[in-house]
Amino acid sequence: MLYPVQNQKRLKMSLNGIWNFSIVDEYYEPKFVLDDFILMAVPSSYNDLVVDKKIANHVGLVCYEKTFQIPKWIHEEELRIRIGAATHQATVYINGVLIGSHQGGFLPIDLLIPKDILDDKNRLSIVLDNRLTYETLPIGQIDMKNGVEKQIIHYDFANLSGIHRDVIIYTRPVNPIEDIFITTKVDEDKAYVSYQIICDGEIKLVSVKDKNGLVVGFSSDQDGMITIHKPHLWDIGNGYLYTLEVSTITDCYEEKFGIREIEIKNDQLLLNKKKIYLKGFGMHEDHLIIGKGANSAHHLKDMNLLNWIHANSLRTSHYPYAEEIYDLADQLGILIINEIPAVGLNFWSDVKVFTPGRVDEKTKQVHMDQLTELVSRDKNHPSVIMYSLANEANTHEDGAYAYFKDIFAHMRTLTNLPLMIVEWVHAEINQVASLADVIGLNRYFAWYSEFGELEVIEDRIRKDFDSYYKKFKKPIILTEFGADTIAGLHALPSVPFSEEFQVEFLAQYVKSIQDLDYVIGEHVWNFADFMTKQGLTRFNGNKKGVFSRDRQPKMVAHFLKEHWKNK
Ligand code: GCB
Repeated sequence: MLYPVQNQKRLKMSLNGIWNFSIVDEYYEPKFVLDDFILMAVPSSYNDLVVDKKIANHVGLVCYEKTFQIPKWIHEEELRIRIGAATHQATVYINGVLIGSHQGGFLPIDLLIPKDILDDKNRLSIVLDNRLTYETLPIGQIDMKNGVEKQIIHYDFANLSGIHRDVIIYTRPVNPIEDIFITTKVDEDKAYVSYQIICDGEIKLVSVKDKNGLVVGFSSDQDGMITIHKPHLWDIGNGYLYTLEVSTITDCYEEKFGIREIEIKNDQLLLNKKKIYLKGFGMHEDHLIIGKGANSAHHLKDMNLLNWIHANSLRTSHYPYAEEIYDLADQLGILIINEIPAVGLNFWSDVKVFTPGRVDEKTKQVHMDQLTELVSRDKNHPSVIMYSLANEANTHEDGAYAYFKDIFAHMRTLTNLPLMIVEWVHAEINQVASLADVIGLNRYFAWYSEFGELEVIEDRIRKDFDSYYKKFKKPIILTEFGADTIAGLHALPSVPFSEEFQVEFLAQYVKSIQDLDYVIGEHVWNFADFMTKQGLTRFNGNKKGVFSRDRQPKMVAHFLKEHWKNK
């Protein structure tokens, strides 16, 4: 799938802005104009924009509506609509006619607009259903409470809902370039750029241009290999990008790529044959007011903060992020572990998860389909160095191995990049981690267990990590460690929730892993405070952020900046 662009052969129009919005019922079909609506911003979550709790906490269907016109002169072209992401199921109608639907709130919806349903003025209706079940990712359950549907979720971020990414109408010419696949290989002072162009039209020219626009190789084959002499490698902090320019008789497209090699060798992570260590965060797409809405200024600010603190990487916990994040990471040389929304696959109780009727064959199919869509979307980003196939699933259950065996096998048909699973269970009972190339461990000693006892951390971490390494012989990333901290709360001596405690807590963790050779990275939980469902352990959200929700540093940010400076 190619991202919509505007160029000499293609036009794109943004439908971002203010839309009409209403809660609707189960049987709603947008036959007529919404007559009872409020105004809503797109892209944005609707939850924090409104003042009405009924809307903010709504579980079920809503309708977004907007009118648009298409200039007559582009009626010859194929017309498509693309919604970057909308939670979680989106059904799209134009002038009351259904044109398609999509399940999965963190990946794009791209649909053909049949021209014969268009009028001079058109009404676009997007009906969203934010309910999560065993046949969605993340999974969830719906419960009835006093005649009202309640969403049960087993993971720790708010089910912020809405049209979260750009809505674009775009054109494609006859015989469009459907897709471009690029892989690179480095051999001494040469790089081999293999490409495949999916297109029915005749290829005129495929050229590779360097950062300054100079042609460094070309071909006229549809599938081929272009050799680049003395290539500039894509690297951390140095996101050198080439462009593959394709022109056919009817179409043209420019796809950026980087030349870099990722390898797991002798329990180490290699970038361009050099050992690297991941420093960074598990993050969330989560901001004041706009919630999970994509916003360029927020994206860039987050990247600038990563750079300031000397981080080199992030995990898209717990779902694929907006494409712009990957584009920025490509340009800035930031490494991404790309995670699918397989989160909540445990209930924090003895209830079995991997069993028919719960997480079963149907869930597995959804999981695989989303992986296919994810790789299709992100395959050419040099910043993506690894995929994470689940976060904290109940991998000790008997059904888990059969489930994940198929998930990993499927993913290996889609990508050669290393695959990771992020674990909470202990090594002795883990039945799944052998399938992964890299194991992520989320650990909260001195927080969720032995609360406040900083002195236990080192011993617990070492025993736990060593047992993982002994059993699985795989490199490990400390994918989560953190303590809730109220910005501005100070205490000497420190107490949990104070900024001083967060510094001491993280310092203990990084010390505990510093001489474990098989540990290839540390990602603090979390980059910033974020919204969760309300609960006794959540004071208006999760406060484990190193930055506050409005991106101001807590004391610990300065500690990490210093710690990561020369690491
Ligand atoms: C975890 C989860 C993450 C939570 C975090 C916490 O293990 O992976 O989603 O937010 O713990 O703070 O409890």
